[in-house]
Amino acid sequence: MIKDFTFALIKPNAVKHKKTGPILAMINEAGFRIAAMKMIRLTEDQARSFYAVHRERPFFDELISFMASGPVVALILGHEDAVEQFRELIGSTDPLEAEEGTIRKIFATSVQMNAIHGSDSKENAVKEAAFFFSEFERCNE
Ligand code: IDP
Ligand code: MG
Repeated sequence: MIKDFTFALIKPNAVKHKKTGPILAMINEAGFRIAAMKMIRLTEDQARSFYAVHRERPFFDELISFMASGPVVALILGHEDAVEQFRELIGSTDPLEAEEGTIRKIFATSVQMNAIHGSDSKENAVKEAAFFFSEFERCNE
């Protein structure tokens, strides 16, 4: 298994607006290696499990309907310091606060529809990658 990786999810708004290609290009240009990739549509139950840590937050129900509203693209991305480096590439949660040139600054349409998810810790990267991918679906070269 690749050692240093993060998990990313291109969110429904970005997939719907045909931004998958441009976002993948930015990810590649930033030096990340795609170790697994698939497009799927989450059920609301799957979205609830994925975002379970946020279940008490006021925006939870809306977030779940959004995440289940259309296909998403799940990715395992290899890089040195993958979690931290990828959070830098995507920018702040709220696109108004995100730095120029970050994925969220360019592609987010709101704080909820902020185009992409990136794991916030190594531990969560491991859990999230396992939630979406079997060992067989990961490319370990
Ligand atoms: P993160 O994605 O930058 O780690 P989190 O605080 O973990 O941000 O929130 C998870 C997701 O929930 C965000 O990416 C965004 O889609 C949504 N979200 C976070 N805060 C708000 C909010 O205040 N209003 C609506 N949606 C939010
Ligand atoms: Mg988070």
